[in-house]
Amino acid sequence: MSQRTFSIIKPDAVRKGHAGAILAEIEKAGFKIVSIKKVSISKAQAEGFYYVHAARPFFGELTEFMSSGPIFPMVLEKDNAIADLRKLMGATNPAQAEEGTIRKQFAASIGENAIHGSDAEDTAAFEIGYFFAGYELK
Ligand code: DAT
Ligand code: MG
Repeated sequence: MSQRTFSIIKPDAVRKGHAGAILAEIEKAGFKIVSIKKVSISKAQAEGFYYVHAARPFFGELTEFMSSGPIFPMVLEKDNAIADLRKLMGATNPAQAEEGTIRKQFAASIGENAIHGSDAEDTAAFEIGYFFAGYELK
């Protein structure tokens, strides 16, 4: 059944000029881009987005990085979108990501790993609502 997920092209990939190539991979894999925009977020906004990781030792580094430059938040749709995007992204640590995945191709390190993707239906709903209003999702 058709499902929506949430993704972000992260600051490292935007800085390196990989946003277009990553979008091409996403479309090639059969995702429809429901909505996309380019924004820069504050550290406080990054902290709100990643609140589940607040107790982790890398939280400061992560939220500093996510607020370090423009990002492309987007909503994607296809059958099995949440699991399929995670597969297309590859492992969190690009050193462990499979050949052909976005992180294998475009990410430099576990901290700066090119792309975000929701990990479950409830987190996808929260994350879509964090960045997009209903009128942007038609
Ligand atoms: P994912 O982005 O694959 O869902 P996650 O939810 O476990 O991974 O972590 C969120 C982000 O936090 C991840 O994309 C990069 C950063 N991160 C995770 N583990 C890290 C670590 N050990 N050191 C530095 N940054 C880390
Ligand atoms: Mg995650």
